[in-house]
Amino acid sequence: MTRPAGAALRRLRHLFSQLSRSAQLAAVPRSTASYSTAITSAKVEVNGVHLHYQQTGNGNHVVLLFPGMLGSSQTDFEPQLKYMNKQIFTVVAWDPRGYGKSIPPVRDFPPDFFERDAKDAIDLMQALKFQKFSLLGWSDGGITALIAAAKHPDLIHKMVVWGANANVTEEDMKLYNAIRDVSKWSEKARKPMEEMYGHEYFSKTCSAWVDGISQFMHKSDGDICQPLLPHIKCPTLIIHGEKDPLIPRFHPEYLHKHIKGSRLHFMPEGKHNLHLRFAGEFNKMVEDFLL
Ligand code: TYC
Repeated sequence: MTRPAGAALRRLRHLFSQLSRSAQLAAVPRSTASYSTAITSAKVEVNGVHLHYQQTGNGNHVVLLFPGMLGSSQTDFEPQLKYMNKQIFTVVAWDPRGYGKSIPPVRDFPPDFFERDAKDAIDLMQALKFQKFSLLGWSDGGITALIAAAKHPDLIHKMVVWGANANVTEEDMKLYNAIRDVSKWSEKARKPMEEMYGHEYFSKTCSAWVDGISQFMHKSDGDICQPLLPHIKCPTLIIHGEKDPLIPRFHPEYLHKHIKGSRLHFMPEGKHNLHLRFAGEFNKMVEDFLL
């Protein structure tokens, strides 16, 4: 059945607006603390590349934030870096290789790109001399966090993932292909990406990402990291926005079923970028879970 053109267009616009990284910071209470709230930015050499990260806070509980596809610490985590409790947490947000300010190298998508990111993330934390830490992963960053936690259970304290999926289905493939052409993205979603990357790098990398994620369709059950889930040992919170048009509900339900002892929390009004749109509520829920 073909949809009427107007409805299809509206649906596409709705999808693209989900990739918007703009946060509504006014809704988040400001900290009145007297300790340092500075956010520092640095690069460190890990596995032959110079990985960029931002860091803030003086707390004993170290948290690593993983951005989504084409994402970075700057585009994806402003309200977390600004407003998570800096006395309790030390927050590190990293740019995976080829994303954000971790360029060069140019981003590529070999079949093991999630594993490569997971190894880079763990090795970055070792380079920064953090012994044990928690993970917060959004979307593709959630997949990377799941893999890192499964492969290094001894290093990970707790984990929160949202907008993540452990496999790729036909339904997902349709959604991926719909976002390939960045000229069709909404202005709001496209702007921070074009500012970060310039039009050409952004459009090429988005198309390369769609090819990269499509590789999993050739694997049995579209597997990305399904067999690894039982190896996750840390307390895990899975958050799902009930209005997320990019991630069908069966994905968080699958994660919940296969990660032992995990908790699944639904945000009724949440869409894909729920940590930006509802930053205050998100930060509080995550902090309560991590404590
Ligand atoms: N995984 C993507 C991210 O990291 C988001 C996304 C999900 C894009 C599903 C398209 O069909 C899609 N932000």
